[in-house]
Amino acid sequence: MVREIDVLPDFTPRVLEFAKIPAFQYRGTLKDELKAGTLKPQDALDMLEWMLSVRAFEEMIISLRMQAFEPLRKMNFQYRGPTHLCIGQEAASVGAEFPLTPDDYITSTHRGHGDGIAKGYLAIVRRGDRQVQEWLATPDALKLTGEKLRRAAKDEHIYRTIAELFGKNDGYCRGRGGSMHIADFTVGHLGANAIVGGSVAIATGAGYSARYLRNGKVCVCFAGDGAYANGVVLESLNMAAMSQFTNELAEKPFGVPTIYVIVNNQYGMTGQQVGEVSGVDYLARRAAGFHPEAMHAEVVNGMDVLAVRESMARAIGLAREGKGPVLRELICYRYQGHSLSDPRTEYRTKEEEAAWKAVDSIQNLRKQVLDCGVATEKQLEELSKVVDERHASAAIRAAKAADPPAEEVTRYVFTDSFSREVPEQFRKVKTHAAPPKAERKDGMITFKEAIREALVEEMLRDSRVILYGEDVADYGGAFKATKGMVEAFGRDRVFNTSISEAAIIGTGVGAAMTGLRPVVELMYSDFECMAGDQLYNQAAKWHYMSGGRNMVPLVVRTSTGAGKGYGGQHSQALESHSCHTPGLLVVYPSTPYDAKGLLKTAIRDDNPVMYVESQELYNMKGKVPQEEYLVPFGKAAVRREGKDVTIVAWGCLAQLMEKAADTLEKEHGIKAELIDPRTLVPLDLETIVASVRKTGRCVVASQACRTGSYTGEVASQVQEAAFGYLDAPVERIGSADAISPQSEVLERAFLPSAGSLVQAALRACYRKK
Ligand SMILES: Cc1ncc(C[n+]2csc(CCOP(=O)(O)OP(=O)(O)O)c2C)c(N)n1
Repeated sequence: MVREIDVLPDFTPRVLEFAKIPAFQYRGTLKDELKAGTLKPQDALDMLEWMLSVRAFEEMIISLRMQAFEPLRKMNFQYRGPTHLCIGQEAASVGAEFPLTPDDYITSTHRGHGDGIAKGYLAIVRRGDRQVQEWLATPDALKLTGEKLRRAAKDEHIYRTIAELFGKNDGYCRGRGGSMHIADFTVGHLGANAIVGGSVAIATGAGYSARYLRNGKVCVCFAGDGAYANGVVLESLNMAAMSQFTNELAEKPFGVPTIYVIVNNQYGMTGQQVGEVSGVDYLARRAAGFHPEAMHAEVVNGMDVLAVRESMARAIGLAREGKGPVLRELICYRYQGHSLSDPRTEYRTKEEEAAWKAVDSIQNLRKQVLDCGVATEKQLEELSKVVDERHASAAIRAAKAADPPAEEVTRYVFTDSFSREVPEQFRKVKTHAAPPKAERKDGMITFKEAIREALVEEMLRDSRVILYGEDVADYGGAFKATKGMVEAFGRDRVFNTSISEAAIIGTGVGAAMTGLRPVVELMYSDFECMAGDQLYNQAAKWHYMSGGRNMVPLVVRTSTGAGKGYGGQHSQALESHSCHTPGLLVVYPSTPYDAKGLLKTAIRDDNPVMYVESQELYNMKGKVPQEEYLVPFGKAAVRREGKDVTIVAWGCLAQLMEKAADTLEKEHGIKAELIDPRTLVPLDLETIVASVRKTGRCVVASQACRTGSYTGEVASQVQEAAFGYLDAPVERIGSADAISPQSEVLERAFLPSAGSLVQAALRACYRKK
């Protein structure tokens, strides 16, 4: 099939125009909104309460840091952790979220207390009693209803938030996340993020899942002005705006329902947006570069909660109708410095600060609430008192609460859960053509065909499995592993992306967090360096940082190649990076049988998996059952039994070790026992150690450069576990500590070979302790 969008030469003279971006158009007041019925008096009070709560929360942190928070003074409580406060930005958090439903998603930032507080309040106020009782989950929750229930839930919400900041077990993330990674997945809060821009790809992925599942949800993505110069952010905007989601390529055209909210508080850490570190007056202009309608962008007075709410209500409406993505720039001001260690004096004046405080969002709404007679001065004083008392008692409770048990430090790095059963609603799968099928000869197919067979089987089994990456659709991937998949499963489930490795992984994380089981492709493992944050800080860490409250069932397929003269940036074996990152499972098959069985297991596992494919093996043939089977993780294969030396190798080196073993036996009479771990994380140390106890000698081999290679870890663990049994030090084989060169002669010298494995085995066998 040829994709039917022709690209023909057309050089007609023209001038490109950009969509206009309205700025500061809102002229409404609370009086107008009440009169028009667009807001009810209670809405105004809710907004005010949430904003007051955000500010009081942040002021509490200032006092805590100064040891001046009265309720905890006597306890001599020390607050540790970040102090990235959002005072001055309350209208952005509250106004932007007010039009959401409790099940919609948000992603937030290192300065995200306000976003999280608002999302919790929103859920408590808008959900029915039953859901709030379930969320509250306290012993007397079922006895409470209505306003009493809501009060208790608000108290609990602030308690869980403070407890998280204090690192307590009762915190939203069981003390694993803290201020900069706080999340509550039960209300669609997909996490604050300490990496500037880090959550923007996740928000895009949440939009992908909402689009694919058509569940009516949207995602509001908060990020600062500083973030809008970050690569992954710009990649994400592009990946949200790809035409294929809305044009004739789409099965059911629907734009990605993510609303990008730039919280422009004028400064990055201290770098000034306008006039210093960007070349534009408003960052909303960025949207014009990605979308013909500039993502319906608007610039809004972020100090006016009514203006923010009104603009966001339209943005959210557009997103729900499939007209996303949408962008809003909220112009506001951060009253404090970047953190409490920043005195602000070097980069801004007192006059500037005073000018912004003069348009303070809380004072503004408070005054309108009074002027409209929504509440009296006394009632508002009472409201402030309720909020302050809520924070004080939550803080006292949190300070006294239990810490997470120290012995549980590694709990939640991985989840044990696994997709054993596909939920009913995902079992029905539509195909557009017969899925690609490998021709078997004597039961044999190639490694590449085995990968494709696993993908086909899993995509037929579970409609949550989707597949995307660079050139994976019509072309079938750089190595043709996915050829025929788009024809069979359609472009909703199999699609090309832009060349945006960070956003490919990051959207995968977001989609995985929100109900899909994406398989994404990184064409060459060298390119994982482009996606380092999304792999190592996002995919790997979210299960742990959420205290085990969410999972990231993402598979990253990546290929590793060498020996073809591709040079230094297309020939690296980088599995050691992933093995060094707690939270990632690392799978490295070496036979067609394992390629299929391990990939199927990877897709069903609820952890993020790096699935590494050796390019050298793609055309290797082997017996692969046509029927369903899984190869479990953490179970090494003993490829050959022997008594003299144990050789452990993975990927294409596991094939080389067979050759080496033949030579060792034929030419030296040495019988090597060959172990292919199949998965590096988890590592089946037991099988390796049992073999070493028998042979007393061990060689560990990978194609990775020797220094810092995971071979060192395996060798070290073998030495720790079997020191008394070893007759010689464990030998390690890898590529030279050099850069993969173009020259054939040099590349041969660079890469490990069957010969180098033989040499290592001989050294191990003839060396004395
Ligand atoms: C990728 C990355 N680079 C640098 C930092 C250090 N840092 C933390 S916050 C910050 C400024 C972020 O500016 P902006 O996105 O505008 O958010 P704001 O702090 O103004 O809310 C910087 C540079 C980081 N956390 N992550």
